[in-house]
Amino acid sequence: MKKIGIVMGSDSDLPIVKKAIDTLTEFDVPFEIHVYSAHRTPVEAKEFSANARANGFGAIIAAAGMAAHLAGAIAANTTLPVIGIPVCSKNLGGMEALLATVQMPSGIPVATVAIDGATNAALLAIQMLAITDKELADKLDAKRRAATEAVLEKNKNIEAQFNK
Ligand code: RP5
Repeated sequence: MKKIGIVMGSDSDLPIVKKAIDTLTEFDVPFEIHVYSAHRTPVEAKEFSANARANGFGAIIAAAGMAAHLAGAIAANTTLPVIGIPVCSKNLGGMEALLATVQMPSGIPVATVAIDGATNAALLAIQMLAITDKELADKLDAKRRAATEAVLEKNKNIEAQFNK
């Protein structure tokens, strides 16, 4: 199976990125995680992304906050799918990272998830691998079914409480 690359702009992004790690672990999807910054370590970020396909990666998740150029900078150096996670900041609440990550110019796509949306980033990466992996697709179906059942159970409880 291809690996998922996780790159975060700072180790301070780890509490958010942890949700992606947990989801990939739950699905037994192999991953590697690195701290590379578009601004502080641009050479290492470029080297990682330029070699990612040859190194066995199938998609890359890039998480960054503030002036978040990381996902775009990674995408500039690979044709692997890149999923950007805009990370919430103290001052602007992640809106700046969201816009910097989502507003890519034509030609260099970044699939951007919600601010701090690390679970969806991992699920999207898994869905990409599942295009050619039936076992993984079955696991995704099972997870969806479990989520549906959990919501229907909550609905039953609320209905029983209020619909007299
Ligand atoms: C971004 O700047 C990082 O992704 C992080 O979200 C933010 C702050 O980084 P630190 O100053 O906490 O290292 O590059």
